Amino acid sequence: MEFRNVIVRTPGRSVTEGITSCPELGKPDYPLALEQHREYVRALASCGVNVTVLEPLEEYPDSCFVEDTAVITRNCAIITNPGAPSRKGEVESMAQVLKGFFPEDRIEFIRSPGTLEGGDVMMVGDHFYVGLSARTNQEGIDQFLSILSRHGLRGSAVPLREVLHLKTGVNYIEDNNLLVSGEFVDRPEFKGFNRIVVPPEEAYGANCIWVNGTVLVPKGYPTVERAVRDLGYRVITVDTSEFRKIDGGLSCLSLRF
Ligand code: CIR
Repeated sequence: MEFRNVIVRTPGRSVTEGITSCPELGKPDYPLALEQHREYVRALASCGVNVTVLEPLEEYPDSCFVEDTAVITRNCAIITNPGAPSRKGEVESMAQVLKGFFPEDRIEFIRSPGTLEGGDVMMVGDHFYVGLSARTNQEGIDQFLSILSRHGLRGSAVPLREVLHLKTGVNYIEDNNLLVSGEFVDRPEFKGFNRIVVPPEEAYGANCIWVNGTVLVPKGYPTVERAVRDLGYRVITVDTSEFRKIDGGLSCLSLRF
């Protein structure tokens, strides 16, 4: 597999008002968030992909987390319907952008009452695991699976209880390697993978991304970094401290396809 394109969106000043489950971490520092975002883009660009950098959408504080607005497969792009009310409007702009990459008959939509956020979708080859979460409901999953099957792909639901999105806690880094943390460590769905167990104190570090043989690992998670290096990957660490304050990680910040 190879990714050719990455789409990101520069955070706006309103990123300080992003939704958070951990207000005790404080609000993101805007200049630092911008610097970390630039570093993230540099890291991605070094992996041989074309990076499209979209302009900030000030009216949507969480709009830098583009991953939640679409799921891109090798056969189609699926525009989501975020479960968070303040994020629903983010999809319009992404639908426009994706018209530049996909013909109209390969752009699909999740529609209300179905909700789905891309952070709940983990691609493993032609199979897509979908978290049933506070943001993604059963109706959204049913629509998603039926879209996949129309495009020759398949998927399955993974109920979750503790984390925001599926990929908050489990991430596939290709070659059958799966980073797992918390509630996903012993899940039967993932028994067939080479599971790399992320210790609870580094749980945030489970959200790594594979891009063409390189794995981006958040900065400050040494156990995860070592485990990924030991698997033989090229590793780039990227500091995402400001995005973590509003529950965002490495995967949320881009669409990779
Ligand atoms: C939210 O709560 O929607 C944002 N503050 C964080 C979104 C993180 N996205 C992701 O994990 N895919």
